[in-house]
Amino acid sequence: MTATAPDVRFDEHTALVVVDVQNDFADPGGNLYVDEGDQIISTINRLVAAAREAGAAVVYTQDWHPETTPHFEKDGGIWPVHCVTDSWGAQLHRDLEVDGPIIRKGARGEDGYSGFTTRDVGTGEDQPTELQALLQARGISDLVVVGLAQDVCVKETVLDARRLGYATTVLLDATRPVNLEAGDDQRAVDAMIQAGADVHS
Ligand code: VGL
Ligand code: ZN
Repeated sequence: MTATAPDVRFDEHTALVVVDVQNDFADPGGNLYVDEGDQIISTINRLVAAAREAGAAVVYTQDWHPETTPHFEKDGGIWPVHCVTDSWGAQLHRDLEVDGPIIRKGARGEDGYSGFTTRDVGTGEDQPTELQALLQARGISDLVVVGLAQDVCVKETVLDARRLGYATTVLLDATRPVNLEAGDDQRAVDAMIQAGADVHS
């Protein structure tokens, strides 16, 4: 069976990947609130419903940091403290429809921007998360990626997805950028297109 939602087709070989729709990014009271991050949730919920109806997989990622990590500004990184293990800020937003497995990333102190890989802070080596094994086990070839933030974790997840050979669509209406530097959002779009992703509204 197939079903359509905002401009996208789902089937059994497709997974909707919902990136980091957590309170710290998606709630105005969050520590790293992404402007309008809450406004994409209803669109994502429609996509989740369409995906489930079509027999597509739905998977979620969750940024999941220890209290001390070189990811945080206070410890030498660039970000305010966010998505600390078991905190309110790390929880998926209460309005988000959650109907599928959740992949946590960053738990060992690495940046964990991509849902697919984590970098060992000691050795600098990339290691796969469970996401790829999970998709492979289900025979998934196509991904639709949405969530937060467009120019950080969505981008890195999409670039890894392309490296791994997934046909990858990004729905910009269901993402928002953090724009740490002006223009990061456009540079992210360019990089994802360059990598062969299908990027549209
Ligand atoms: C993210 C900044 C820091 C994200 C995660 O989910 O896009 N951004 N950690
Ligand atoms: Zn983070």
